[in-house]
Amino acid sequence: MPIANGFLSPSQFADEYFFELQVAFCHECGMVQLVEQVPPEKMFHENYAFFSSTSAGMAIHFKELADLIMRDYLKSSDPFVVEIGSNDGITLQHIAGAGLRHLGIEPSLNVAQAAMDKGVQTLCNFFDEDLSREILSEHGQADVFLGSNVMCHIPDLPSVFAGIKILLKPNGVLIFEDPYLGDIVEKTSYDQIYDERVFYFALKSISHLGEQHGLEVVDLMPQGVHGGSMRYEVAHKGARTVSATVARQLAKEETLGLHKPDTYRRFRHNIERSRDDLMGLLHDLSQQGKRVVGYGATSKSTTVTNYCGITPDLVEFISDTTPIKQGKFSPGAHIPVRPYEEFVADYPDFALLFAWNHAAEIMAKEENFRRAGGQWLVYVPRVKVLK
Ligand code: JHZ
Repeated sequence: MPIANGFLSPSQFADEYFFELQVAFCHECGMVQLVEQVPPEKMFHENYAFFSSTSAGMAIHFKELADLIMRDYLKSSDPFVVEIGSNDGITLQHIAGAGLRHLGIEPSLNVAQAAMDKGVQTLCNFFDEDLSREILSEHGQADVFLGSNVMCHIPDLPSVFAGIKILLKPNGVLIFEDPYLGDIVEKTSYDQIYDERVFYFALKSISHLGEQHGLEVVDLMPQGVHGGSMRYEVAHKGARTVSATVARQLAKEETLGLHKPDTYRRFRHNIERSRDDLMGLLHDLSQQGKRVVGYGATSKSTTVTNYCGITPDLVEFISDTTPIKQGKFSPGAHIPVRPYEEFVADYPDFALLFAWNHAAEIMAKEENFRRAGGQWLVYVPRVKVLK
């Protein structure tokens, strides 16, 4: 597999970086993770292609998170909020806007700059235990430590958790969310798996990780975003009441078989079937002379196009609203990425919905495509044409 967000120009094709995407799971703690890991600097840098605020739905989701934090978690006299992977400030801009002390930590300079332009105080760096000590001496302990769609991206998680242990006030909370392993397996959303995401969390693996650092999960809340996520609330062990939801979810994970090898054998079988169905459909449409365009040059689409073997003769281009991706080619498969305006100017017969996690937002704004006779191709949870 190539770098999922490594959109490139033809002059870079010859030197494109590839690695072996292989996933394993631990029988002891239930952690699911990549075997070969891509060095973070190859993925997160001054030309990072993913800006969180490109989805209006996500902007609402993170405003609600910021409101929740300000309402329920910032009771001290001069509260302090730290966020890792703060991207373009989608959440912290609201905390900053309320005049509260905050610090974003974001290793990709271009997205960090977008946050700073919005008035979000941001440190361009990777978070670890050492950085945590620096933040502590400069700002003191944090009431809330946030991480949305970032924790699962960090290879040295023990260092991050050790840093959080140091930085959190005695009654402080770590609130983080990531795609949930249970949803990935249930929906056969294998495209959630790519280089940036080193880990695929379930409550069991997170609880185990927390325990090793004197932290515990005190609550968790499923989130509909990004194809099914889980928001975990973690505190110093014994500092907060543990919600009954925790025991319930652990039992649910057992029932789902999330920690059994057979579940992953079935997952693999479902993935292969999904690939065969999708390729069968794309080949049929191509033979009928139909135009198919991809919608959303997502990180996830890099897994789908490369795993299935989707080539530019099957998908003409991928439409995306992110300027830094436009005019480039998709990683590995080298499908052109074009501005959204080109999709609208000449609707294809079919749009392959790579940004399926934003389906509600996208369907609502693409009524004209449908009215013009356009049809959606989806592949999660099953390959089908939406009439
Ligand atoms: P989207 C990224 O994954 C990377 P991706 C990362 N690893 C992660 O975990 C998640 O985000 C959170 C475009 N678009 O959100 C914008 C349109 O063109 O599914 C984006 O390029 N029109 C950090 O990349 C892409 O689609 C639209 O109407 O899989 C969506 O990317 C909308 C809504 C989006 O994340």
